[in-house]
Amino acid sequence: KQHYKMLVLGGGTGGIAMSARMKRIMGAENVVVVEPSDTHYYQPIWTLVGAGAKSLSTSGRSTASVMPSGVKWVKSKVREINPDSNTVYVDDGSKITYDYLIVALGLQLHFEKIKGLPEGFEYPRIGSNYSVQTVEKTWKALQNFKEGNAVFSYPNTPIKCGGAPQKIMYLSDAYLRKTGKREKANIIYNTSLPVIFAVKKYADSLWEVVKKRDIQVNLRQNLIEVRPDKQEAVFENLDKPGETKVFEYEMLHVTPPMGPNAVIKGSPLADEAGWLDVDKENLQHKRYPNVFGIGDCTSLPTSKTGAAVAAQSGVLHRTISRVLKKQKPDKKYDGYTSCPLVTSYNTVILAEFDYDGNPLETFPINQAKERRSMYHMKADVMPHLYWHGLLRGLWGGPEPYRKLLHLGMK
Ligand code: FAD
Ligand code: UQ1
Repeated sequence: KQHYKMLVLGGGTGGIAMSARMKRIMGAENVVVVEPSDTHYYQPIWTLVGAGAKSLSTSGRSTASVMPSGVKWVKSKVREINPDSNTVYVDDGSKITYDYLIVALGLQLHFEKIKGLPEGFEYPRIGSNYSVQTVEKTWKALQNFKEGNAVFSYPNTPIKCGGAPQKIMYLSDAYLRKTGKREKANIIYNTSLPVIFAVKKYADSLWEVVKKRDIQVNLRQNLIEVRPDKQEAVFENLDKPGETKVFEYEMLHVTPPMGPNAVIKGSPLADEAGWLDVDKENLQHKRYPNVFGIGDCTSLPTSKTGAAVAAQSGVLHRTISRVLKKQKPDKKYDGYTSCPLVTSYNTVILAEFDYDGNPLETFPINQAKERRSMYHMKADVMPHLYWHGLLRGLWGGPEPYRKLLHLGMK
C-alpha cells in the first residue's frame, strides 16, 4: 500500500512546477508524481519547429531529468480518481492514497473528431503544431509548397494557446515570401471564433497585420473533414447550420478540437463540462478542500497557456502553504495569461491579459506593436525561463517585474 502526503497527477508544466514547490514545503519524500511519458516537452517551441526555426529535439528532455530529485515518480497513467476515499487508481494496477492532491493532467487533443483524421496525417501537405507526432509534418508541408491555398484552422472548442493557430500562418507567410513563392499562394485563416483574437487591443493589431500581408480571414468556419487524397478540407459555417464549404489546399495546418481529460471528466472532481472544478481565485477544488488544480485541465476561465500555469503556480503554492497551516487561502489569481503572437521570423506581439480581458503588460512599452525584442524573448529567453525557472518552482510569472517596471510610470 502506498500513501503520500502530496500526490501530483501529471508531470507536464504544472505538475513538475508544483512538485518542485511541494518538495520545498514538505520534503521530497512526501511527494509523488504520476506521469506515463518518458519525455517532457516544452510545447510552446513547437510553433517554431513547425516553421523550421527550431529543431524538434530542442523541445524535449527526459522526464527523469525534470523530476525534482528525491520526489517519487510513478511512471504510469492515472485510471481513476476517487476523492471521497482520497484514492487514485493507476494503470499498473496499484492504488495510491493521499492527504492532498494536485491535479495537473492537461487537456486532450481530439483529431479523431475531424473526419479523415488522424489517418490523414499519413499523407503529405498536412501538419499540426499541436502534437509531437505531427509538428514536423507542418514544416515538410511548408517546404514542399509550390502554389495554391495554404489553409489554417481553429476549432470550435476551448484550446491551449489560443494564438498558436495563427502564429504558424504568419510564419508560413514569411517563409513563402522569403522563398519567392508568396505570389502563388493564397493564405487563408478559417476560424470558428467570431473574432481574430479575444482581446480587442491585440485583435486590432492583428487585423492590421493580416491586411498588410494580404491574408484572408474567414470567421465562424469550423473544420469538420479532411480528404487528404484530394487535398480538400471541408468547413462548416457555424452561423448557418448545414452550410459547408470545400477548400482545396496545397498546405493545411490543423488545430484539433480539444476537451477535458477523460479521467477528470469521469470523476466527481469535474464541473458540468468535464473540467476540474476549482475556485478561480485560490485554485482549491470547490467541493473537496484537500484537492487543488493547475493548468489546462482546470475550469479556470482564462486562456490556457504555460504563462498562466506560471502565475497559477505562485498562487497555488501560497494557497497550499496556508491550508497546511489550517489558515484561509489569501493570495488571489487574477487570470494572468500570455500569448507571444509570433508574426514573422523576427517579430512578436506579446499579448498579456487577465480574466476580464484587460491587458496586463509586463513591459512599459506598447506590446501590441510587432517587436524584435519580444521575438528574442519568445525564441531564446523563454525556454531557459521554462527549464530552469518554472519547472524548478522558481518562476511564478512576471507580476513582480511588471510592478517594478511600471513604478513611477503612472
Ligand atoms: P501539460 O503540460 O500538457 O501536461 C499534462 C501532463 O499530464 C502530460 O505530461 C501528460 O502526459 C499527463 N497526463 C495526461 N493524462 C494522464 C493520465 N491519465 N495519467 C497521468 N498523466 C497524464 N503556452 C505559453 O505560455 N506560451 C506559448 O507561446 C505557448 N505556445 C504553445 C504552442 C503550442 C503548439 C502548444 C501545443 C501549446 C502552447 N502553449 C503555450 C501552451 C502550454 O504548453 C500549455 O498551456 C501548458 O503546457 C499546460 O500545462 P499543463 O501542466 O496544464 O499541461
Ligand atoms: C511566461 O511566464 C511563460 O512561462 C515560462 C511563458 O511560457 C512559455 C510565456 O510564453 C510567457 C510570455 C511568459 C510571461 C513572461 C514574461 C517575462 C512576459
